[in-house]
Amino acid sequence: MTDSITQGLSTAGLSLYHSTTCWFCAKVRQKMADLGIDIELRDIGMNNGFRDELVREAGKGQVPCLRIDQKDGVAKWMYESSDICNYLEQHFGNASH
Ligand SMILES: N[C@@H](CCC(=O)N[C@@H](CS)C(=O)NCC(=O)O)C(=O)O
Repeated sequence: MTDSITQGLSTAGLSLYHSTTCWFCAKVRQKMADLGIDIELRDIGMNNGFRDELVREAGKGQVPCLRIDQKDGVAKWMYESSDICNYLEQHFGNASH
């Protein structure tokens, strides 16, 4: 029992802007599956609103991009699949517990 729920961790406040045709996005979704975590997925290929939001708020339409809604109401945005995978590993991987 090593998933995020049994560990008492929460992915609330996280959302992944992604596209189903993007290999880098697939890498991040695979990392989520490996870690047994669920993060809200926002497909910019299917939803122009998500694409517009990504460009407007994060600066560019590149995916994957992890949105981290902080407690103070400010959103942090993380591009780069490797950085996102590392972030998820650090927060939800077994090694951190
Ligand atoms: N180095 C980036 C590459 C991401 C990337 O090239 N994403 C492509 C889709 S596969 C993209 O969003 N291209 C459109 C753009 O950069 O505006 C990563 O590892 O996340």
